[in-house]
Amino acid sequence: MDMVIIAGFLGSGKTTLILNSIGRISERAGKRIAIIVNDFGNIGIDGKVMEKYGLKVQELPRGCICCTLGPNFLETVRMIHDKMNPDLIVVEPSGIADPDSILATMEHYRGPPLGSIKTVVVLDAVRFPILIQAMKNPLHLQLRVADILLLTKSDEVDETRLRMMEEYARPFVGDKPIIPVSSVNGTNVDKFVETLVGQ
Ligand SMILES: Nc1nc2c(ncn2[C@@H]2O[C@H](COP(=O)(O)OP(=O)(O)OP(=O)(O)O)[C@@H](O)[C@H]2O)c(=O)[nH]1
Ligand SMILES: [Mg+2]
Repeated sequence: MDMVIIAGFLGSGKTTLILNSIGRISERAGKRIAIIVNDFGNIGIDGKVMEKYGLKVQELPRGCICCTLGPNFLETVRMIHDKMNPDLIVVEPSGIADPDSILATMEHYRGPPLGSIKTVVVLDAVRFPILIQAMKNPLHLQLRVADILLLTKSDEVDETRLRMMEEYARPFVGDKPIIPVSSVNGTNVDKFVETLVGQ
């Protein structure tokens, strides 16, 4: 069982991206996927959307899965493994959970060993100017652990913004891929899927 963590600040587009890419990830990789979503927020998805793809949803109560619900999160992962035995488990932590602590929490996982754990960090291109002022340190933490960095809502910004973001993020992410994506017009969603599945 592999794990992909989709991390990013509140409202940065995590759930929308999961909805738009999970079917393709499942097709491309021929994988059975389980998803842990911390909070469906106002996007109004329910299990049925996922079940269309033969996927199951395990919703956790509100709150930060990596800290307050640490043991609970591990139990959920274990339960998913035992009951569903998927090839891949996708985790969307709440926007306040930093991916570093989730990775640390996973070190306490005592189930059968996981294959790979990858972290996808989602960075909101619209709110980028505010984020680098108000959330600088947590943002840097996120960037450092990213295996793939997605610049989301690319449909709402211009090329200059995307280039500026890439320049800002590059020293933190090193040679990891940085991909602008839009869940609204579909830009680069396939590229993201290929990058994730091909890695
Ligand atoms: N323009 C545009 N809006 C987007 C895109 N992706 C998501 N949104 C919007 O951004 C808002 C937040 O999207 P979510 O997918 O709920 O974000 P999230 O990161 O899951 O949010 P939390 O789980 O609450 O942290 C919604 O109103 C989406 O419609 C995108 O690619 N382009
Ligand atoms: Mg969400």
